[in-house]
Amino acid sequence: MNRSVLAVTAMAIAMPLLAQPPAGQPGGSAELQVAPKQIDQVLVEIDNSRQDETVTAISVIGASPRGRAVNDPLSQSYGSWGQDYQDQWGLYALNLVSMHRGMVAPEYGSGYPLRLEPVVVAVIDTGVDYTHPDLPPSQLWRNPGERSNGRDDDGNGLIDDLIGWNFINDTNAPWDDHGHGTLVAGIIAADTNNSIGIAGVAPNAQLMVLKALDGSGHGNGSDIARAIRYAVDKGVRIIHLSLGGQVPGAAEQDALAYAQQREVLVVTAAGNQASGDANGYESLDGVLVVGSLGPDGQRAEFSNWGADLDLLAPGVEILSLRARGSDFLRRNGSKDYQPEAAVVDREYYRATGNSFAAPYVTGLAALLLGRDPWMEPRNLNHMLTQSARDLGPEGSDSNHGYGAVDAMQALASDPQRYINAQLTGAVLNDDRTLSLNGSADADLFAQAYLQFGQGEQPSQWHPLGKPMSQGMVESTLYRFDPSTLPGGLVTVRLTVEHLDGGLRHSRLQLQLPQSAAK
Ligand SMILES: [Ca+2]
Ligand SMILES: [Ca+2]
Ligand SMILES: [Ca+2]
Ligand SMILES: [Ca+2]
Repeated sequence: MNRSVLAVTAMAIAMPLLAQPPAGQPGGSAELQVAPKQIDQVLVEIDNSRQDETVTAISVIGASPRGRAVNDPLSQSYGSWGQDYQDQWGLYALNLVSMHRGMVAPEYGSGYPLRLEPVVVAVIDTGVDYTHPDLPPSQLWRNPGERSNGRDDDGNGLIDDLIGWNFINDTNAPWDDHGHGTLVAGIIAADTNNSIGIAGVAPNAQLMVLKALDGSGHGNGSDIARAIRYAVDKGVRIIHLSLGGQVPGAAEQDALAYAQQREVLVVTAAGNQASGDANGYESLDGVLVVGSLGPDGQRAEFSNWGADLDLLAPGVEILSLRARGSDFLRRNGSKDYQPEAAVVDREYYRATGNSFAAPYVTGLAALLLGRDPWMEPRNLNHMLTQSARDLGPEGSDSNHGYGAVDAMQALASDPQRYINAQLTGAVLNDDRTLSLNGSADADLFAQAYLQFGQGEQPSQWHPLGKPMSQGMVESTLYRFDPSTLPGGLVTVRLTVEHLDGGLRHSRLQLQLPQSAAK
């Protein structure tokens, strides 16, 4: 199988699905002339850094005394490329910088300063520049079963897989000859409070680097499936996939099912095609799908939408680490491309796309797991989605999912509690009845009910059917004769009530025939 997979890069709306290098330019990695440091040398540094790590605990706030800002200069600066917002605006939009500063909201509770266990995160992408000064060995995973000796010590079939694997060249050096993977990695785990560059979301994340996309940003399904299985077998808790493309094949679907069996959270990016017809990883069950917010707090137009979309996170003009010598925006063929225009301070780079939104969610998941390492993926999922800030139509909706991810709220949320209200669609049956499908559920379910009103923003709501006394998941919530409703545009609203009095809505718009109702 050899289908192409596109790294979901910085393309805006009009980009072709498979970005090709502009004509006359090499498709390989000619822009990356500098030989990477030997992996063994990186390994020695990792081992040294592990020795002075207190093994279990890193403190988000402990490294920066309360009330003082983190000292990464690009987390504090504005306008480095002429924009009128912070260079690392995403950290602010995520409600994270105030946490790093130690300005802790009371609802955080008494668990502060956070003491975080290391959490291993597999990044399956174009590789990582593991020599970047703002991604030191402390931020990389070290295979505990493998030594640098030319032998396969841990018996997994790969020799000296010390920090991950390069599935493109079958070597132990997952060097990033594109740039996409390093940008993703930096958002999650760039070194924080080290006086240089940017701050990452999760100082406790240790990245397992799995290169499954080549220097042009393409890969194939079997390599990606191998990378997923590698990560699961090594016991990662989170797999990050900022990849797009066609419908994943059987090998990838099996590998993802394996990840879910083994309680691994899989975070993926929605596509960048401004489409409701999702067909990449986002279309699979059980993955957390992230779209983009802009600095204006609104959903970015290029973001795919649909019932699969779970969350929005910052994805426009995201500043992160630049793989050495890379300038990968050259590859997407944009007319507006100017050489190195996206480079900031030589070693940093900015780009736009859902690829760079999803890492915020992965980083936040690593923070949550670092605080509570035994948490199951479903509880993590609840904390991330249920605490999101609602955007657009009330409740979860197909353009915004549960809304904008919020670190402060997620950290304060109850992992057990959830209210799931989702109207996913309406189906006309053979007998001319209409089925409303979706989920109405809660951990402590009180009741749920449907209502309808005329127009896009009804001023009056009327009951539709009887209240539901039991939760329902991905099923038909109600079946009725649509000719009993007024014709034209009708909005249906689902309300799910929790026993604690909380509630959540979901809406669905129906265009009904102007029939001879009655
Ligand atoms: Ca091995
Ligand atoms: Ca070895
Ligand atoms: Ca830094
Ligand atoms: Ca909403």
